[in-house]
Amino acid sequence: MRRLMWNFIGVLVVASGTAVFAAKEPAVPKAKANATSTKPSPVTVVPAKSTVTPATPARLRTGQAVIRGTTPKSPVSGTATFAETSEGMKITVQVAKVPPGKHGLHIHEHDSCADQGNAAGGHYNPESAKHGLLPTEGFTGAHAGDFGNIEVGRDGMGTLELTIPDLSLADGRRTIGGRTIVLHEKEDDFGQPTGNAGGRIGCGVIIVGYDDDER
Ligand SMILES: [Cu+2]
Repeated sequence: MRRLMWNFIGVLVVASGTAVFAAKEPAVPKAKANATSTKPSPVTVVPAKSTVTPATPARLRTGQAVIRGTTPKSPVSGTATFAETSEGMKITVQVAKVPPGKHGLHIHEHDSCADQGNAAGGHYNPESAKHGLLPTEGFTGAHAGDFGNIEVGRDGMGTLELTIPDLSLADGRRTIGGRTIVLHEKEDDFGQPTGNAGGRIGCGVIIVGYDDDER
């Protein structure tokens, strides 16, 4: 009889225990449900805010030319970089292993450096202007690629930096992408028709890309 009683109590304890667990379990999902139900309201606000920001920025182009000597044995090398900015086309030219002194530097109209640079054709001159110095004389007094001279030191190195407004790499009235940058043998004296700068000792084709392509 006592055993029966203990067994009965035992059953009650077990039963109440499971009853307690059974009673607790639903409380957990409720708490979760409450937690998730409080989150969605701020979350739904975020997409509403983010729809304000997608102002698609203008894709600014960049260009690059690798300058090489125009004859097989020439040691001349260099780079020219071009970047469309809000202030205009930012141009940076660096050359090496070039005889010291001033050397004419222009954009020529064609897309090839073959035939000792002669395949580059004449100066890029979309407005049939006279030859001059573009940074000071502008498009009415100079060709669109009349960058003047690059000064080379005793170490054979030279750098030229320019910013030219209203010059483009791929659209508009004055596009220099796919054309050539030509380094001349002699100084550009700004005489007509092309500055008496002599032969073409360095040349590179301007390849166009985009700022956002950089990885
Ligand atoms: Cu030239």
